[in-house]
Amino acid sequence: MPDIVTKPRTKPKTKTQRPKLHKVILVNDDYTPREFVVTVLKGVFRMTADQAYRVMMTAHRRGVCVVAVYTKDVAETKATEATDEGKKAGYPLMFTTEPEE
Ligand code: TYC
Repeated sequence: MPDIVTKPRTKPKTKTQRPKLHKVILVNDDYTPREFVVTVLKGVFRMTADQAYRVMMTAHRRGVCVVAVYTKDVAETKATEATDEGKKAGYPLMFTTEPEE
């Protein structure tokens, strides 16, 4: 029986870097109807009516609310899509993104 020969590792073991996640943030304003904000949250971010209502009310009371976290591309696409829905309807509704620490 031949001995089992094990080759030494030549490549350094590198840890896989996870992509940094980005927050989508809902910004309050004085003009967009609450109902409309809830509809956009349900449609773009796949929230239930209950979740959407809570997020909308948090932004309404505190000024901003984190909606969800995604990879940079997805966060930016969804924020743009949601902001555009408001714009199309004539509202100043705004969603922004920022990297998570
Ligand atoms: N403040 C708005 C109103 O009183 C409702 C609203 C909530 C708008 C959250 C935007 O991100 C928002 N009609």
